[in-house]
Amino acid sequence: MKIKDIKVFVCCPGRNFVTVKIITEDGTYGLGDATLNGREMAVVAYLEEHIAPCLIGKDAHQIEDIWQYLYKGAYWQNGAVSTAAIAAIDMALWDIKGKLANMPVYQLLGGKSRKGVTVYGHANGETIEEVLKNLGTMINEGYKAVRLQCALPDTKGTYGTMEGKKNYYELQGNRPLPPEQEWSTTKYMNFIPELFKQAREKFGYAIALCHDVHSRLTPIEASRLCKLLEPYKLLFIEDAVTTENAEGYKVIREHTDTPLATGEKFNTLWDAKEMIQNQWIDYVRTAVTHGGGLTPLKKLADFASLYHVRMAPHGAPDLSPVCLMAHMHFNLWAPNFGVQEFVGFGTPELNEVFQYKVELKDGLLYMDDKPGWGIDFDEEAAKKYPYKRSYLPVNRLEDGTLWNW
Ligand code: KDG
Ligand code: MG
Repeated sequence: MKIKDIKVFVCCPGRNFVTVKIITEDGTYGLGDATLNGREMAVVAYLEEHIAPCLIGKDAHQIEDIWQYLYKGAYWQNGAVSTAAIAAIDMALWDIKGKLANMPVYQLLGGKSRKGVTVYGHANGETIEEVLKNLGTMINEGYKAVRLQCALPDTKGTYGTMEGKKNYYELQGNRPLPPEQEWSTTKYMNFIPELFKQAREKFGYAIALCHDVHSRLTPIEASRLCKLLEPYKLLFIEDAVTTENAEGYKVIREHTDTPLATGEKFNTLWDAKEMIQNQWIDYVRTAVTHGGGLTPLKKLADFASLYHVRMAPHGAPDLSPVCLMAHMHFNLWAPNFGVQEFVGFGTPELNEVFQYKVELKDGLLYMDDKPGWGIDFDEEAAKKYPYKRSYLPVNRLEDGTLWNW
C-alpha cells in the first residue's frame, strides 16, 4: 500500500500543535503528533523538507523499516526535533495499519492488558488552600491519582501553576519572547513538604499523590526533599534533577525510598538505558511524540519491564489529542504500564479541530474501540486557528543566574 501524500498542519486552537497526515494510494489516512513546544516550526521544516520527499511511493505497511530508514538513515540519529518528526510519521503509519486491519492499534500490539487506563490529573493553585480545594474536587470526580503543584509564596511564577490563566497551566499566547520567572530553592524546600502534609491531613492516604520538581534541584537537594516527603508516601517525585547526568538519580536513590520518575525529555531508548538498568528510577515518562513513536516506545516498555520499571507517559497540554489517543492504545497494552498523565478534556476550540472520545470513570480513562487510533482531524476547522509564535518561560535565580525552568 503506497504512500501517496504527506501533509503537515500547524494550528493553534488555544496552543500550537503540529499534526501529520499520511495518505495512501487507496485514500486511507493516518494521523501523528509532531508537537515540540516552542520549537514547532523546526519540526515542520524537518518533516516537509527532509522527510516527506523520501517517503512518497514507499509501502506504508513497512513501519519498522521506515523507522530505521528515518533514524539510522539520517546519520544524525537523535535530538528532539528529529525524533518528534519521526514519531509523527511512525504514529500515522500505525494508524493506517490499524485502519487497514480494521482493528484498534492495541490489538496489533497483542491486545489489552487491562480494562482502562489509570490517570493522574493536576491540582494546581496559588495557595495551599486553593490546591487542596482543587484536589477535593478531583477526588469527587473519581481521580485515583493527582499531581500537586503550588505557587511559592513571594516568588514570580512557579512551574505548574496557572498564574490566573484558565486553560493551560503554562503561560501561552502571542508572546514575542520567552517570559522570565524566578526560582528560590530555599523557599521551595521549606514550602513543599507543608503542601503534602496538609493534603494528607485533609484527604488521607487512599489518593495517590505526585509532584513535578521540573529538574530544579541538585541531586543532594533532591535527596533531602524526597526524604522530607517520605511520611506522605508519594506515588512518585518527577524530574527531581536534570537527566543529562544519569548518575544524579543514583545519588537520590541511595538516600530515599520515595519513588522516582523521569524521561519526558528522552528521545531514545538509550537516554533511559542507564537509569533503567541500574534501577535508579521507578517510572519512565517518555511520550510517543517525543520518544520517536510507538515503534521505539514498545521496545522501551519491554526493556523497562525487565527491571521493574513502569511506564508513565507524559501527557502535558502541549501533546496533542493524537498523542493522547496513541497513549491510550499503548497503555492498554503495555504489561508494565503504571499511570498516564491526563490534563482533562480540552477546550471547545481544541475539540472542534480534533474529534475523539475518552471517558473518565472511577479514575480510569476509557475509549471506544475504533480502527487505528480512533481520532480524526478537521483540516477546515484547523485553518481558523493559525500558528502563533509562543515560548515556554525561562527561569532565573533571585540573583539573576539562569536556571532550569
Ligand atoms: O513543554 C513542556 C511541558 O510539556 C512540561 O513543562 C510539562 O513537565 C511537564 C509535565 O510533567 O506535564
Ligand atoms: Mg514533567
